[in-house]
Amino acid sequence: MRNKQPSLLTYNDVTPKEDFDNSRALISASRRQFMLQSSTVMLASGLAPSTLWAGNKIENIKKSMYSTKEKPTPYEYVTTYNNFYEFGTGKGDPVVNAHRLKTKPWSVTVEGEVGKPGVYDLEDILKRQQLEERIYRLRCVEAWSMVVPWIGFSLAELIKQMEPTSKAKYVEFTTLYDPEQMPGQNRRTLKWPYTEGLRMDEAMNPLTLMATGLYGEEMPNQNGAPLRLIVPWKYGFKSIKSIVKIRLTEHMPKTSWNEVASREYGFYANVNPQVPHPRWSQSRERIIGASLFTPKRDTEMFNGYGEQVASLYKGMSLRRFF
Ligand SMILES: Nc1nc2c(c(=O)[nH]1)N[C@H]1C(S)=C(S)[C@@H](COP(=O)(O)O)O[C@H]1N2
Ligand SMILES: [Mo]
Repeated sequence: MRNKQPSLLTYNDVTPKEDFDNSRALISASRRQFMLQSSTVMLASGLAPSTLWAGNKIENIKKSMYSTKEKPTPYEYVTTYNNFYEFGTGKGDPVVNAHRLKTKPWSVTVEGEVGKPGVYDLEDILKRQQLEERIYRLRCVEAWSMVVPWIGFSLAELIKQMEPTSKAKYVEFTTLYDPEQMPGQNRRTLKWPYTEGLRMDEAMNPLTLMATGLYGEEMPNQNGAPLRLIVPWKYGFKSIKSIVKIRLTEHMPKTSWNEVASREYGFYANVNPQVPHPRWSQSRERIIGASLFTPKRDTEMFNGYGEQVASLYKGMSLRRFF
């Protein structure tokens, strides 16, 4: 994960941070301003404005008790500064390229150690879930972070409905493989398709979210539509996007980043300011959307979620199992 300058926008140009009070009027006003300011860039890149005007509003969203009290990062940053290698390795690539992804209809294959394997329509999965808005920090291994009002449901609920067998010890997730829609897969930056995994108790933790949207709307493609994982106490690369398969397994699954560089990206990937990445420190983070003069923020153990998750790793060396 190289640190590249965003190619789409100069972030200083964007509207200053505004209060997010969940009011649609406010969000669209700031977006309108953003559209005006960035229209030249978009014309130059051939990007249709609709790419930035995300999908439909999501109804019946419950507020979550798990949200942080922090101010969310403005929508413009959340949806234009992305990591999604299937659409390019630059932070500005996904917003330009991800319109190629067709997210409806979408099916999810459920297999492995489950009583109810099968290919499920995402629409049918969603009918059975209570959607919540949860404001979580996303902390990238590249030492930046943002706070996002995600919309989603508990992975635990979905796993229970799959009826795990007694052998189910891990969960493996797989992103879509389709180089036609995901041109980044024509390059061997990672071994495709992207895969990730969690230990069963991590997957069942109530903080673990299957996200389908953000800022009250359906997930923009560049953020991993139509279904992605969010594990707020782990580095961003665990939060796999555009999931087409969930497999319950007895053995620890392989994960894409671990396969490409096992010294740098472990299976656990818990946010830990005391364990540096081999090439840089993890003790502080750059706040996406803040001004250039805003100091970096001290990174918290487990990204601030220690109270809820530290017990999962009792007796484990977090230096060895990074
Ligand atoms: N399929 C897939 N999922 C992915 C990635 C990716 O390249 N491909 N990048 C990961 C990384 S490194 C991060 S930091 C987050 C970024 O999520 P965001 O773009 O919504 O902020 O997505 C993660 N999920
Ligand atoms: Mo990341």
